[in-house]
Amino acid sequence: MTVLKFPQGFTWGTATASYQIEGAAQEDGRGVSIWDTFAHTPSKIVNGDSGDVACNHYHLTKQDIQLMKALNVNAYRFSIAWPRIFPQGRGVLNEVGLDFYSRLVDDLLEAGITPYVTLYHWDLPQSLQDEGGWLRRGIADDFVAYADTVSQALGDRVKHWITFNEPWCIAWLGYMIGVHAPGLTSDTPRQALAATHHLYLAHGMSVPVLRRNSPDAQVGITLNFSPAEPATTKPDDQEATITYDGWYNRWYLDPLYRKEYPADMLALYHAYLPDIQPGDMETIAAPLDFLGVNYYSRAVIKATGEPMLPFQQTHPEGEYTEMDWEVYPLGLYNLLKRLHSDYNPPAIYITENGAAFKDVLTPDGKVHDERRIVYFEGHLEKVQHAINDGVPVKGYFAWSLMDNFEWAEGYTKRFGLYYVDYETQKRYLKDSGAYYASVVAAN
Ligand code: JJW
Repeated sequence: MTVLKFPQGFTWGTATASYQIEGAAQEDGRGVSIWDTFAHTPSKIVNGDSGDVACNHYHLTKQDIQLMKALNVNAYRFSIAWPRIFPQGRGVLNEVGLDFYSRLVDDLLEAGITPYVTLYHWDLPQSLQDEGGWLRRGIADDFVAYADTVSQALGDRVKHWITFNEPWCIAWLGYMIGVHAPGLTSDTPRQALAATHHLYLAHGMSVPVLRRNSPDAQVGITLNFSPAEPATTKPDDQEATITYDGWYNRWYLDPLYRKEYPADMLALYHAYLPDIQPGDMETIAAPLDFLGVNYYSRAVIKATGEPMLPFQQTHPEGEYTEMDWEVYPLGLYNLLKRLHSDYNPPAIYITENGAAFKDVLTPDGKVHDERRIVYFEGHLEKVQHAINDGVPVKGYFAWSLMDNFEWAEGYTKRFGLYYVDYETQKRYLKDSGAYYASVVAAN
């Protein structure tokens, strides 16, 4: 095993999200979210699973912080469930919900763990969905009011804010492909583009509010990336790769860092564009302190010949995780270099990286997940390489602290550093968790 050396002050963490771990879905005044509705719709989730109980983290918080301590990490990325704060999306505040997160923050700080708070990790209050969700431009005001309330309450202690997690997933999986909540499908990209624009407005409008309520805070956003490579050197495969990159990566980067949607994609989508009003792009491009990067795999692309959907992902020879995602650490290095050269964010955090494998809990309570160790080691080496090349990567969050509700895959995909026995709610440190703890300890 190589010894990995990172800069002084590097942030080491693990990441989770509210709906994936908390459970207690009907407790302490929490409102209904779109993921409650979606998960309770037959056939949407593998095995009919839901986040009703999940890892019961809502009741096991203190013990879960001890799990973090055992990993030696100094940071924890978690998300706040909007419907715990405003059960109806806006209006009446649920103090008990806010108190849960306030206590969590206090307990983390007492344990020497810095909280990194994601405001929106997919659990929109159902009542706002009933008004159109992210298709309604006015939802930006509701998000700002929510962000204002949370940052007024926690902003004295929380100094790292992530407005949104994975806008691409929210818009395309939720509003066109339909495999995530709210599960809407469409033959055109119109709805996904409108959802993107409105959530980007919400993002940009909330940045100054977070700065006002949380002095000296670092504010950023987390995007999911799918760095693309052509399957062959044929010009049509190369062109299809550029379009795929425009769809998945540049459509989300260019507004933040260039105040515009990419011109080639605007041309492709011209019949389906959202209502972009004067000043919108300035609002969206509010300067950020960091970019959060979620990386799991690359995409190898070939042309289809279809004008609106000119690309198709291929399945090259290689090693794959249980998600059927190729293990490709070099993609992370390439991505980091590209973000640095093309967009130059002042700081980058890897806010998610990890892998699902078939884990087996042995009778003596161990999980020998050698492949996950190799995955983490390979990717951490690439992060180190990028740092040595001058990319300002300031921290790394392993996805995830523990096995949890993996959205449409339910509980069948395990990403944790801890194995969760969902029958007993017992957690078991995997070999990869011990490995990660040793990397952190050496740094
Ligand atoms: C794409 C499925 C059609 C999560 C996708 C499905 C249909 C083109 C992991 N990241 O649990 C991407 N995750 O909550 C956030 N990242 O398409 C955190 N990306 O494709 C993790 C799922 C994902 C996906 C899942």
